[in-house]
Amino acid sequence: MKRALITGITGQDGSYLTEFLLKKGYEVHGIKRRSSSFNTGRLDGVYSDWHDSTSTLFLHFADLADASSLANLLGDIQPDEVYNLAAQSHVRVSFEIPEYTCDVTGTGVLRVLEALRRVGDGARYYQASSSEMFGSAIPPQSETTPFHPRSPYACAKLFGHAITVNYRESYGMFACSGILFNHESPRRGETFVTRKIARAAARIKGGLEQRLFLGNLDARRDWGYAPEYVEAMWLMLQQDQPRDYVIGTGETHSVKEFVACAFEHVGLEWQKYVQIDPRYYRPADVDILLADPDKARIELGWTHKTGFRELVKLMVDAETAALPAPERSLGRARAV
Ligand code: NAP
Ligand code: F7E
Repeated sequence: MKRALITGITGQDGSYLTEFLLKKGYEVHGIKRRSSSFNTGRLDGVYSDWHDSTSTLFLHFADLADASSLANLLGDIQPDEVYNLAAQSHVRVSFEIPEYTCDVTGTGVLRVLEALRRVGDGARYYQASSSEMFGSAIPPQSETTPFHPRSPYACAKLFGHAITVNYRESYGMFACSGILFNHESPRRGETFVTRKIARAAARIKGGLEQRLFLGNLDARRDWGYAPEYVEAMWLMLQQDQPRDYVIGTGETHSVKEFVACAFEHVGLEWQKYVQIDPRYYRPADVDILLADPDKARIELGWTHKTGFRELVKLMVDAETAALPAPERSLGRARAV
């Protein structure tokens, strides 16, 4: 039985990767950080009480800001594969807490790599790099496109990416960096724009809210469906050679298009409900991201399956299904 360690297991990608690896027969260990309330909701479908002797999923307290906790766990667990997904992952928030973001999202990568180098016994390593590192680089963006980060988050990710390449070249570690473009799902954090829009469309339709406040509607992103992206992470670690890959759909759409599609799906005219609140603007934004995922298609055999409109609809449908019963039937009855 192969053993994997996932940092960020309680996040969107961590939960899908856990399900994917458990289905493949892995023993999965995950790092969760201490929180004053439960933070394992996304794992509810697969987590069973640790008294259950048949369980192959184990959660441990650790933190990317605490090097000793990482080294202790790696030494104890001796995983075959490590997926480093933990991060302060919100770009807008990274302008508010830049130092913390750089510590966790940037230096945190170094802490995991150092622990791995010292006690990891040859485990393969996946680093969650981001298309945000491209920033204002001219699209389409591939593995050879020069980086131009536009936020503290992107700068921190760029450090994480560079140190991963450096540890591979310096110490011969099997370390891969996946440069993933935006990927979304009903498990996306509520403050990212796709989930915020999908949730508002369903709730306005159900009569629970009246307005949706957004920032930059002109930004364009290459949005894919998260469960498909975790397979690409795994594929990278199954190759003969460690390499870096861009993962995306090869299509770009604006925030405005996402809004229009979501509201159209529930039969509403978005212009009647959406208002601009400049507080959601960023000091510097990324205007357009568009992946050139050819290398992943050719070498990993990976391509996306879920298209833009399908993604929007499945997210809105999930929000409609999550409404309280009376509002849900109202939403369904009015949907076109
Ligand atoms: P997410 O939902 O925000 O999950 C982030 C995870 O990191 C959560 O489990 C969070 O724990 C954990 N975390 C945060 N600070 C930590 C710390 N100090 N120590 C330990 N764990 C910590 O992010 P995601 O969308 O799943 O993305 C996964 C990774 O891919 C992130 O590194 C993200 O930056 C990167 N990425 C995401 C995308 C995307 O479009 N989703 C694209 C490119 C790259 P809590 O649950 O307790 O908050
Ligand atoms: O913003 C605009 C905003 O926060 C997308 C993270 O997973 O993907 C994500 O970062 C766009 C931006 O994602 C609102 O200005 C307008 O241009 O959903 P987002 P992001 O910044 O692209 C990358 C690849 C990551 O690596 C990150 O971890 O939408 N926008 N109005 C808004 N954004 C938000 N959040 N809220 C608004 O009201």
